Amino acid sequence: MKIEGVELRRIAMPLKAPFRTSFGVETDRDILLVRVETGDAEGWGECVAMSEPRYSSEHVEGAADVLRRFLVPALPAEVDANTVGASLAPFVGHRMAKAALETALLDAQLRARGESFGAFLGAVRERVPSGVSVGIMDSVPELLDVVEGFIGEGYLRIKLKIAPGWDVEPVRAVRERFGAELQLQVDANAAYTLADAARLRRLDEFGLLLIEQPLADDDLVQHARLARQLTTPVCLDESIESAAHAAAAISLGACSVVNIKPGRVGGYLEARRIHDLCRAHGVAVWCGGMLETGIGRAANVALAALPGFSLPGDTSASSRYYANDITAPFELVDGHLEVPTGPGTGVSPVPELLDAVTTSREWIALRHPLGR
Ligand code: SMG
Ligand code: MG
Repeated sequence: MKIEGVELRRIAMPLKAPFRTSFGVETDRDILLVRVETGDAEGWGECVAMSEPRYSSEHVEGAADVLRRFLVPALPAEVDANTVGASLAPFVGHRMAKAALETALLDAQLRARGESFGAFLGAVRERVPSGVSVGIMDSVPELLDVVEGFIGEGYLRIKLKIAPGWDVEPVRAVRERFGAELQLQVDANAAYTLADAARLRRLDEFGLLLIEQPLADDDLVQHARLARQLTTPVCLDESIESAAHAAAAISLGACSVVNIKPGRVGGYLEARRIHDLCRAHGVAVWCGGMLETGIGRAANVALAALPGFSLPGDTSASSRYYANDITAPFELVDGHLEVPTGPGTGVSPVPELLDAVTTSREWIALRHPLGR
């Protein structure tokens, strides 16, 4: 596949409500979209880097810079999305930027041959169960109202963001109000240390599906120690940036569940490798979310349809975050999202909706002198 050029497009997407985690509050998403143009098709990728490097070291401006200066210029004259990772590998890190480019290339390639992401990745389901991630609130009554609303919409699993000072009480309140059958889990975004083990053990009585990323992202050894002290299964998010990290975490006993986010791990191919590895080791996986628009959501939903995804993902409906998405919205039906079946991701931005939220566009033409 020959690439004519790559467009970096920034969009500003207001969130319906602020989303608070242990590391900050999101009110708007400043999102970088990558569009590749080939002779036959175009392809889209959504970069999941946030505006500030708080969830991870990447941020949207840095991702745009590394794409423009290093990753796009490193593309060979003839690109195959399945092997482009090797051309990007000399540049250390920047997995979210790499994922966006690889996804756009994969989308273009699949569109050109009329194959869907789901079929390509190995999806075995036509729809995937949806969970919803609930931010830190100002009060427990407010939290209960919000959770009640999501349960009313049909979400099959609730994830509560926790932080020191907002953990045992909100979890207890949600359990008491909505009962033992509610599928419930928590996400700490690395807000605790091993010294908090006794506090975290208090969550064991609530029958949670899992506790996500309780400790620092670079501390697999302490996660293994913590996991031995809890009955709640430990799930890793930030710590797992590659299949190699997943292998290390599994062999150390640092987790028994993995949240797979394609952006965090460098793309859908690495995400599938992590799925395969976890499946072989009997480790459950589920698909995470980064408040994606329909572009990123479509590919995530396809991934979540692979056989090892045994828990509901943060694959919520578009309306969870956005009043107006840039694609046809993903809607919850019986607590599930349908896996798109059209070529590539199966969704495309609606030009007028996309233009209305675009804040900048940059075209990078690919020149390959003497057919490099
Ligand atoms: O897409 O529904 C979503 C977001 C899910 O909680 C979510 N993501 O650590 O898993 C996580 C967070 C990262 C982003 S928080 C701003
Ligand atoms: Mg998380």
